[in-house]
Amino acid sequence: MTRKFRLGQSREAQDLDHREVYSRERSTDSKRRQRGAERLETGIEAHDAQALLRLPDPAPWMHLPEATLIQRFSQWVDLELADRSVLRATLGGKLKGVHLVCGDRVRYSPIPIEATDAKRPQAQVVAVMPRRSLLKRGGSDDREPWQFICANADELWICAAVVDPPLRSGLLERAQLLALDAGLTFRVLITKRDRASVKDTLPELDPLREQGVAIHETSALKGEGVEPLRSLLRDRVVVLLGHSGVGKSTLVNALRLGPELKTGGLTKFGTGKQTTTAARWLPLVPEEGPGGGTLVDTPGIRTLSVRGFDRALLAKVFLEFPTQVLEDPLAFDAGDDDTLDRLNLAYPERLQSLQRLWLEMDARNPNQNVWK
Ligand SMILES: Nc1nc2c(ncn2[C@@H]2O[C@H](COP(=O)(O)OP(=O)(O)OP(=O)(O)O)[C@@H](O)[C@H]2O)c(=O)[nH]1
Ligand SMILES: [Mg+2]
Repeated sequence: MTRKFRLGQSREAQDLDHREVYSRERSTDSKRRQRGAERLETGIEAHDAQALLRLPDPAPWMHLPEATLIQRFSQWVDLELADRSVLRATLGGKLKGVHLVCGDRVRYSPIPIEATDAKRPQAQVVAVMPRRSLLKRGGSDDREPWQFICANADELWICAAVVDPPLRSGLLERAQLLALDAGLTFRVLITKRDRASVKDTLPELDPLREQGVAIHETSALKGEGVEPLRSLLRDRVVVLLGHSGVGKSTLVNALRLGPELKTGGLTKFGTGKQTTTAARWLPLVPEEGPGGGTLVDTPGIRTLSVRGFDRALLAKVFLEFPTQVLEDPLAFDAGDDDTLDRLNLAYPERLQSLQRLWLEMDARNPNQNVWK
């Protein structure tokens, strides 16, 4: 018999009549808490960020077929096989503690499935091949030193909308730094170009223009600036990254035939709605353009943490700064006009940006909030 609750009646009070329900709930709760506590005691807590990047030797599994991991779910993964078909697979115990990510090349073996269990994944991932590249960002605290974005990519295209959602300052520099760290080609993609006047030259991009960073302006809705991207995609794996609602999935749809990806509108605040929830590896078939290529659509990000990255990378992002500033940016006062005059910087606001990244790279305190 199902029992109806009266308005204002607390669940707990009702559960007192059914102690077994109450105790069952409590035990799942306590299990969840216990699991959380155990997680804190893993090697990750020991501040060993390098351990997360090491992969087990795939040598014993080289006789098994290879596939690409195209999407990760919490319990299973989708693999794209050599014949381009998609197979759902679970993760084998051999990979315990290994963090697989979209784009990984893996070896899988079929698992015997009873007839009644036809809905369960038919294969198991048992090994992961060495990665050609790994795009990652810093994690939020020491329990999670890195957040992996994509493996085996060639290029990172950071997407920024001319309006809605607004670009958070520093995002472009952060993305450039992550691309440098992973060894990826970096490009800036300006989306929703139809929403701003053609006279608007987007002066905020000048520092990047001067550095020779490629900047492409597109309007996926009007189809402008989309065709030239096809030739850049040829035989390349390109990760699209940007705030939620900048139009990453819309751009992917404009470049691809095949089933359309879900796209979302904007909230009344002009921000995205987190429509895409997991990174997705999307190979283009050759009919869709010369040489195919692969796009990786990702969920919208708020920021890109650079915690734990090498400070030497800053010299490659902030090219215009003299060595003495790059060695110790905090020795200079970004609010002091005399200092700025002496340094003779074309874009003084970049000094603050440099200082912020410098500080963030160092800090590895547990539970530290990185959203400065
Ligand atoms: N005017 C205009 N609107 C666009 C353009 N591209 C995308 N949009 C709109 O922007 C909104 C968000 O697009 P999405 O493609 O879902 O954005 P996203 O970056 O994939 O967002 P997340 O999946 O949440 O990260 C949709 O309402 C699109 O119609 C464009 O070129 N011009
Ligand atoms: Mg999307």
